[in-house]
Amino acid sequence: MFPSLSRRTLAAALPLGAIGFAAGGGLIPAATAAASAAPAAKAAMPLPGRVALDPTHLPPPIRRRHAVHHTVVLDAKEVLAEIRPGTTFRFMTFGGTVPGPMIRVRVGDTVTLTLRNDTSSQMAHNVDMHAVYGTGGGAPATLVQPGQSRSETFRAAYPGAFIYHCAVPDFLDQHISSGMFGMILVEPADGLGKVDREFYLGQHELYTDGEYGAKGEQQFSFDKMIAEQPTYVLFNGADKGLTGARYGAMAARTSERVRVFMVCGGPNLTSSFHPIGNVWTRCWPQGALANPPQRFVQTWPVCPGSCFVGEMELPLAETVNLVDHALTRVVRKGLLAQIAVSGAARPDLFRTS
Ligand SMILES: [Cu+2]
Repeated sequence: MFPSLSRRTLAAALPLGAIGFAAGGGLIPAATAAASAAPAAKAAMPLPGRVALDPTHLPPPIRRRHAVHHTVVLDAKEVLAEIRPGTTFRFMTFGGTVPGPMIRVRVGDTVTLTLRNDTSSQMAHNVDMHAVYGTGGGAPATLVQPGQSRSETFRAAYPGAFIYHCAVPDFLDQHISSGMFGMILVEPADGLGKVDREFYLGQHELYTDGEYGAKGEQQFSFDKMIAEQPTYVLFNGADKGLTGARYGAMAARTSERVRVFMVCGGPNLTSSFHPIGNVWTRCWPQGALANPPQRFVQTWPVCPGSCFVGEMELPLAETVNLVDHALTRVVRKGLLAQIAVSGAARPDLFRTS
């Protein structure tokens, strides 16, 4: 199937890499896994009533310089969770979180991906990965009814940060809006540069029958989706969830360099991704890591079905607000994530007078 990676080559090259994740986020060591293996995917256990993925919970950078085989298990789960305190919604998810867990491999690696649809699900689901050559990005091969499980094997043939999302026929927009998207990161052969911290965010919009802030369980509104008028625009499925006022801000220290991975699920809105009080020192639009980075970019569009990789220097102790600069989405629809930077003052860079 993969001429450059015969079974013998795989067996020799990989005592490793084969890790999946289960519904609750537990790691499942595959038969070929070894203790030294770095996980290809890592999922967080969501707190009760919480669907937001911890943005610091992602697999570590890849240091090896040879191909391996990964076994990844994704669980399609429909979960009732809070959009905001007192307001709930039946999210559709990969792994019980929004976004779904990051899958991290190196170009040339092979992946056996299993999609399991939980027995409690009400819908069929599948997964289209933009890192995959193949019909529908693998969607027809992974279509699973509740309680079903199917697998596919692919080679990550090109580098970049790519979305994966549910692509179930006729209702893929509803399923993505309800939370079924995540990122598969295919690192270039030489890896990514060293940074001090990495964060992983997913933006999407939610169309509910109630108005913004309405209490109780909200139902999905097809009318609002057809009009492309969302009730909520969110990072990680929660109304201002990744902030000090709610689940907590991401933490960093001055003089550190951080890398932010962002996947835009949409299904319809393009994000104008901007770090307030800072700038993208280096960024890779569309997550196209094979290209040279852009420098000192203020705001970059991240369209639905795409990703963004950006790095920031943090010279100042400040709160960096990550936003979509279509700011009505911030002020009135719930979109905000914060990086709280601690450290010494730098009056040479900024001071009040
Ligand atoms: Cu689905």
